Amino acid sequence: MQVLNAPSQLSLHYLELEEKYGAHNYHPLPVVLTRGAGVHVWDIDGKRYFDCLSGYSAVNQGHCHPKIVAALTEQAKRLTLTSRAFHSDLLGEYARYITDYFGYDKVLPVNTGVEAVETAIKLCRRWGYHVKGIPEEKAKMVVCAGNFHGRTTTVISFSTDPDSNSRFGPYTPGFVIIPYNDTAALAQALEDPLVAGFLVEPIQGEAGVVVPDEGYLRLAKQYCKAANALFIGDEIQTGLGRTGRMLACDYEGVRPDILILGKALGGGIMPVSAVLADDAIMLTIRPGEHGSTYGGNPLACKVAMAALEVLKEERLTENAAVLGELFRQEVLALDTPFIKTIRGKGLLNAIIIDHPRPDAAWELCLALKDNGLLAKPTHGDKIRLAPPLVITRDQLLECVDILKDSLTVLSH
Ligand code: IF1
Repeated sequence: MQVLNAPSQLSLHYLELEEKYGAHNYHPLPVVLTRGAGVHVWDIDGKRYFDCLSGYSAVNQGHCHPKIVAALTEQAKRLTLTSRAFHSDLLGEYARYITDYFGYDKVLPVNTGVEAVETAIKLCRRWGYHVKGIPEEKAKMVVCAGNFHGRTTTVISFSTDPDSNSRFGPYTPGFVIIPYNDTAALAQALEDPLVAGFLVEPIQGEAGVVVPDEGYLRLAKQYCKAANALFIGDEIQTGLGRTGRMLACDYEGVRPDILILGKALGGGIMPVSAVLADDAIMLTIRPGEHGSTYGGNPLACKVAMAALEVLKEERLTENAAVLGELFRQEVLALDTPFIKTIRGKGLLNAIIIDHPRPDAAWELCLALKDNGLLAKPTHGDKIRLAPPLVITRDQLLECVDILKDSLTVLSH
């Protein structure tokens, strides 16, 4: 019989501080972390865990990657911020690096993921007016039910998750919501000549790692092209090796017209995000029409280049592909009635719990924590399992063993 460890006295101190002085906009697992290295994090009592959340895929390169930390600390001593009122000796170099890396004409650098999504929305609308010839103020964008693209007022305007958007209105108009993984609905929505673009996650993360049918993205891109609408790929979570390809869209040979990156672009060290597009789209925004104080700062440029280099040097994408296959195989082979299924691609996976107790997934996460693995439930019955991409085969198998042992908590 497994006894769930209560938080230590020391942890309670930190839990209480957050509870008392921090806004109550999260419900974290009761673990207080103080150190990280590679696939591991340590709590304040010295206990070590596998991090199977990876900062929601921001920590693909592993915690405190020495090369990225070195880039950060060296640049931090030299120059960190110029604002875009002046040039720096790194922005141009970074812009060339990242546009070569992904094959686009231009990059627009911002900080958090949702800012990059906002940027893509503005670019798409602007392109709609300037290039497609949509009458001013009339542009629409097609999005999918179950989407997660961030938390600004405009972006929650087209969320279908009541937790994210209820009682935060009034909302930004101009979005048409269709079911995910439904090309017929997309084709129909695209018949409207006022549609400027289609914004989509190649795999829906927040929805619980929902992988669309093979061919969905390819057909979606084809339909967008035929309708003269932009295909906008939000690869903030799925990009940068996570799913076993550099971009999840690469599985179907799809090149988004606008590509949105974030999370692991900052190597889990600082927020760095980016919007990539070709000139015909990017140059519709002119000086003074969009920007951000920290966007494209020299520190972020240096960190992002190091983060991208690490992905290639350490072949993290290839590792995600191989170990992802192994992981799904091993989990499917577990002899348990409590896992309904596992789904995902590469090292972006979720198990779906099958259990009469509604909080079974939360209970399992507490047991996983006690046994040295951190993961978080989503939508009640799903647990996302997404370790840093630097994980080794042996470490991955150890994670599966921890999962196997922890599942016994659901037998009682
Ligand atoms: C939170 C989920 C993940 C994203 C995609 C844009 C953003 C995100 C596809 C915005 C952010 C986060 C944010 C985090 C939880 C998280 C999440 F559970 F909500 F769904 F990763 F799976 N596009 N995802 O996944 O990026 O502005 O946060 O940098 O607590 O909100 P951001």
